[in-house]
Amino acid sequence: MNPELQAVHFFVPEHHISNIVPFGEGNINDTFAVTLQSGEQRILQRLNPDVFPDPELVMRNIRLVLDHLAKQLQEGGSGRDNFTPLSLYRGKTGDCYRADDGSIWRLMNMVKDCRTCQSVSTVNQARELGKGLGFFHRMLSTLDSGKLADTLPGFHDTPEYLRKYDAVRSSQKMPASLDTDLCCRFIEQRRSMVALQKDLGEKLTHGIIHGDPKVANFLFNHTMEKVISLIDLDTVKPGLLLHDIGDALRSCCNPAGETPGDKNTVFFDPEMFQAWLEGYFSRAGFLLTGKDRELIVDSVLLISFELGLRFFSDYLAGNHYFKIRYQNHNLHRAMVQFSLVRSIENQQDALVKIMHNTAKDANRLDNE
Ligand code: GN1
Ligand code: MG
Repeated sequence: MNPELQAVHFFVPEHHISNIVPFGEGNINDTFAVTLQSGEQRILQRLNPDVFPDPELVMRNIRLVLDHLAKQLQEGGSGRDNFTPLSLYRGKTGDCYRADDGSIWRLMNMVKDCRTCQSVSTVNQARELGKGLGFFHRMLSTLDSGKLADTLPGFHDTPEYLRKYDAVRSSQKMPASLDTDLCCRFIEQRRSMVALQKDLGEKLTHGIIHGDPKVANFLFNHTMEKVISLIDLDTVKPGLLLHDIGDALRSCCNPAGETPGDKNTVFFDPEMFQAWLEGYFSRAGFLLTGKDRELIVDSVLLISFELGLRFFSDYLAGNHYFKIRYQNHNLHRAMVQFSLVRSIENQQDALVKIMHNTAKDANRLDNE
C-alpha cells in the first residue's frame, strides 16, 4: 500500500475514501487532495523530515496558532475579514500519524470554493494579500510568542546562508556555465547586503510569523477578489514581522512568478507594492514601529537575495532541499530572485517614497 493511503487510513475508514491525488506545488512537503464518498474533500500532508527536524514541535505550534485564530474569530475582537480558519482532523489516536519511516502526516479541511494562484494579476489582489497578512499578524499579536517553539533555527539568518554557500563552493566542483558564473558574480557584489540582518534584529517588532507568506499560500474566494485564508502553517514561529512582510512583498510584487518561462520578464511592480502596503497598514499598521517601516524596502531586498542564495546553494549542492521538476530548476529559480533584487535596487528611492506616502495616508485614515 502506498504511504499516502496508509496515512489516510489513520484518519478516515477505508470504505469512506473515494479518491486521493497529489495536490498543489509546494517545494518541501507532499500534499494530497482526498475525496470522501460523501463528496467532501480534505487535505492530507506529509511533513518533510529532512527540513523539519522536530515535526512534533511543528504540530504543536500549528495547534496553538489554530486554536488562537479560532478563538479570535469567534470572539470577533479582530473582526472576521471573510477569514476561514483551517482545522486539524483527529485520527485513531490523535491529530497526527507517524509513519514507519518516522515522517509525520496530518489531515486538514479543504476550504470550500477557494482558488489559489502562483502570482498576482491585479492591483486589487495585491491589496487583498496585504490585508490578509495584516489580519493574520493582528490576530496573532494577542498570542504570547514565547509559547511557540523555533522549529527552524536560522531560517532567516542570511549571513549563515552565505556561509553555507561559501562552504558548498569550496567543497564542490562548480558546474561551468555562464549562468553559474553570473550568479557567483551577483553574490560577490552583494556580500555586504547580509549585514542588514544586524539592523533587522534591533528595535524591530517581534511576534508570531507565518514564515512562508508567498502568494500561493493565500486562498482567494472563487472570483479571486477576496483573500479568505492563509495555509501552509509549518513555518509559524516566533520571528520578526519584517521577515514576513519582506517575503510576502517579494512574492506579491513579482507578477512573473517564481518560475517564469522568460526570466527577463521579472520585475518588482511598484503599484502592487503600494496596494499591498495599503492593505497591510489598514489591518496591522499599528503593530509596526517607525524603524520597521523604514526598513520595509530593505527587507524585501534581503529576503529576495536570501531566497536566491538558498536556491543557488541547493543547486550547487545537488538539489537536496527544494524539490525540482527539471535539472536546472533551482538555478533558474535563483536567477529569478536575483533579477528581482536588481529590479528593486533600480527603483529603491521611488519605493521608499511610496512606502512613506502610504504610511502617512494610513495614519491620516486611522486618525479620521
Ligand atoms: C519553500 O514548500 P513551500 O513552497 O511552502 C520554503 C520557503 C520559500 C518557498 C519559495 C520551509 O516553501 O522558505 O520561500 O519554498 N520553505 C521552507 O517558493 O524552506
Ligand atoms: Mg511552506
